[in-house]
Amino acid sequence: MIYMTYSAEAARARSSGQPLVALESTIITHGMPYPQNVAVAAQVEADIRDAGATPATIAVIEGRLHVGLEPEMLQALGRTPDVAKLSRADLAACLATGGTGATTVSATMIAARHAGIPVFATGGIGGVHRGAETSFDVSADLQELAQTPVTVVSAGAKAILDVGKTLEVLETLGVPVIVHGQDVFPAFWSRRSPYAAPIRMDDADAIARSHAARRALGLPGGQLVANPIPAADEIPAEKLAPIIGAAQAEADERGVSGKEVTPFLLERIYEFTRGQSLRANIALVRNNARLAAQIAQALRKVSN
Ligand code: PSU
Ligand code: MN
Repeated sequence: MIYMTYSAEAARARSSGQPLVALESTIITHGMPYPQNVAVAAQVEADIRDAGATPATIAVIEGRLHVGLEPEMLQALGRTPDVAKLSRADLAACLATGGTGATTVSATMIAARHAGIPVFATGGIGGVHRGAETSFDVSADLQELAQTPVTVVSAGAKAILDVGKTLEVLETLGVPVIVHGQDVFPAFWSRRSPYAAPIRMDDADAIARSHAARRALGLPGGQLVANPIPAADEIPAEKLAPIIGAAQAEADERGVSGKEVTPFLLERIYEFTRGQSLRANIALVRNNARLAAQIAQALRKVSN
């Protein structure tokens, strides 16, 4: 029923039992401008290989669920304007109607689980938007973390969100939020948010053991790993705060809603920071890819 296609390298890794790391495609189509998006996607895949695992970028192309994209597919997806953005709500519909779309964190987790890949690297997850008390804009990513057993490596929650409310919802849903190597929850472009780390772990082995322990307990859902952006690449929170405020005000004024909100804010912040936000975004995704590759390798040891 579901037409899955593995890339040549993902298929090889599966048959030889090598660790795989899933990657999302919305970050390519809706998170970064062309042509940098394609270059970054290829670079992140190379980082995963260098760190000893095999990358599998996930997308739906003409009704088939691709687990790993051949380089020309990645190119084509990255330069096509107005590609659909798929979450849990629209993944199956896109497959059923022969459509093409990029997967968000929620849809990528579903696909990764389906393909037996327990680890996934991204930039930032979706969360509770500012003003959610009236807009009800809460990302499907949070529910997905509560029910799909994949460990997601992020750089925390984007500062465009209400980070405090995002952490509250994750706690309510029983999602472990593990900060890598520090006591403060990171805020995507900045190493620090005002919030303490719910759980701290200092190495990939501990994160892998925790993933395995949840499975052994029969708990549904995954883990959110928050890996702080490297210090050399961060943008201080004080510098970003007024920029985020201005972008949000513009979104409100124009009535931007639904799945348009996150891409709109990211694009405005890119323009306001003259590309500095993109450089930071690239650095943090690469950093997350390397940690995810270590977790994927550690997981193979704990599950054997
Ligand atoms: N982080 C980025 N760029 C992005 C996203 C996250 O740096 O484009 C995407 C992810 O795919 C995430 C999605 O799952 O935004 C969340 O969208 P929403 O807020 O509409 O749920
Ligand atoms: Mn939303």
